[in-house]
Amino acid sequence: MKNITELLHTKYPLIQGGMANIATAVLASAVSNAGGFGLIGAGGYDAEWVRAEIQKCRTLTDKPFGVNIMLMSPHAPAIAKMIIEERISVVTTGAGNPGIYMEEWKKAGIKVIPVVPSVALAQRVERAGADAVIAEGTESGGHIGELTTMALVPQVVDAVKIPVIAAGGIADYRGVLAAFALGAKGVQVGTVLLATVECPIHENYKQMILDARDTSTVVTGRQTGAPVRVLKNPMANQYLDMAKSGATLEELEKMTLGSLRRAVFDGDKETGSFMAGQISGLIKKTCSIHEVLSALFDGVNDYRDALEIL
Ligand code: TUI
Repeated sequence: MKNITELLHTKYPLIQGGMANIATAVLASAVSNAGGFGLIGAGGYDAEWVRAEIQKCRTLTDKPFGVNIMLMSPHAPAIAKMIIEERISVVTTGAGNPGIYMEEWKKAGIKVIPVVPSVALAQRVERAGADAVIAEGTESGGHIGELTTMALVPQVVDAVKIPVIAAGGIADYRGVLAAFALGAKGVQVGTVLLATVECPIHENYKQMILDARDTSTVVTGRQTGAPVRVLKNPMANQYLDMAKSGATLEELEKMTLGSLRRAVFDGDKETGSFMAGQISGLIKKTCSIHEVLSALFDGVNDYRDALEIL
């Protein structure tokens, strides 16, 4: 089995999360330049926006990078075609089953790495030709599944032959080692990249990550079928209160409309949705992306020796 650094042509077995509105050419190129695999997150943008970011990213790095497609987006079919025209080498997918695109992508020689929240979907995408899967636990920020990283990763590892990349709750070398102990061959990280110098989000968002503690996230959207983990703030509290008192789907959706953009671009602490994982509480200072990747991998060898006393 190929290891992840060979699959991605990177220094580290690390892939960046697809973070809608955050994972631009600036972030993706910074991650790739630091030895990870950067991604442009298509989020809710249209194909031409994503194409322009791909072209911009090519001016910012000579290292490989990919595209993440959020499958709930109405633009997903057009983006799926566009990445073939742009000769993108790796695509990750989230928030759905990429099955209908797999044949076309495989024919174009694109490596496909879907994010999966369950064993069943991991097996389905493996049968459809996926090159690896990202098993993402409910600790993650943004749109999440039910299972924890601890429970999901080893079950997916045992159920498929392709390499498994672990995601959810990983922000230092202990998380990386835990992921490898569970049988993963690589990690995907998102939250730990938010409070970095290079991350193109409002300073208030970075400060909220630095101020967060273990219990600072909540899950909104369970009622609407799209659970989303965000930092607690007036917006999240009001959403949960409304959901508890029986608000309709329309009322809830109206409230969240544009809320991620208000967080990322305006730093609106009152009405923004600050998507972040449960590991936010571990992040105490702003670093460069290079420092984050070093902190994730350079401590691994020392700690591996310490673990042998067990
Ligand atoms: O997709 C993510 N994280 C995201 S997407 C996003 S944008 C958004 N905003 C508001 C509501 C919804 C989306 C923000 N964060 N992570 C990967 C992920 N995929 N998590 C869960 C899933 C998933 C869930 C169900 C993948 C497949 C799936 O399958 C359903 C099916 O059709 O079998």
